[in-house]
Amino acid sequence: MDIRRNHRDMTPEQKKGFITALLVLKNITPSVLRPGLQHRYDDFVQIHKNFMGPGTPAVPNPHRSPLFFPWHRILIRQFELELQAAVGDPSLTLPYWNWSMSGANDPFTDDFMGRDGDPNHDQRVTFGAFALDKGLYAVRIWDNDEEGGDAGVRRNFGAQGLLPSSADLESVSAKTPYWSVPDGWANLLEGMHDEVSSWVGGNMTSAASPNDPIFFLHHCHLDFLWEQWKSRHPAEAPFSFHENASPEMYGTRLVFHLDSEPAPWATDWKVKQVLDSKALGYAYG
Ligand SMILES: [Cu+2]
Repeated sequence: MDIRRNHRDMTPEQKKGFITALLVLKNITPSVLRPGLQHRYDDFVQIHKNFMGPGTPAVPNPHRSPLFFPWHRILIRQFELELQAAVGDPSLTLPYWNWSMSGANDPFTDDFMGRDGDPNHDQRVTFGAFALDKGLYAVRIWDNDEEGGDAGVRRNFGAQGLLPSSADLESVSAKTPYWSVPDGWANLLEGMHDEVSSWVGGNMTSAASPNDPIFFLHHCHLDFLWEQWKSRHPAEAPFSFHENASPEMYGTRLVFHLDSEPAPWATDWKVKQVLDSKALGYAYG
């Protein structure tokens, strides 16, 4: 069983190992979707963009949807397995970023996720492993291909709103049911997820948001929150399309590729197969 942890509990060696794995996936591991044009990391950016837009996203779109949690669960689990394979370390797991807490919970340090973008360099990140001048984290997928050419990861902390507080998060975590418009748990937490992405700014505000590696730590936290919500509300359906769950909803297939593109991985999942993280081989420590 893979155990995921808060990044603040990682040792310096674990942080270094995680960054190394990201860089291998970004620069060495071959792409499945567009071999020769990008690397395996970029495939995850492309999948996310295909299913968010702009233009006509692939269907079903897992955004503004009950599918948000199951779909991103598989996306980041596949990413985690790729990281492990990239460096041959099965003990490596995705850490999470609890953005409702500050202090040691801040992942934006030079030895880990790097810093804010630099206003003198068009908001490009200039410190840490993803700094433009290191040349190790080139952006290769943009929302619009015409924007191509700017290879830098960008951030603009706090330019759009604030990070949610722990009180904000607690008020959402208490909500039931899973899905109810406008204030079911999943609806509200997806909205809070948008606030965090907006706060980070730069690439994180685009459909190509996985270009910034903080995407995976952010989504790992959301995934953990789903696990916590299920144990806190055991009488609630863990997933539903409506206020009242029905069994056939659990048979919904999760889709990760356009018909015109190769499948990014060999396995197919239905919602019912991804409701329990342990069935997918991981848990939160
Ligand atoms: Cu998304």
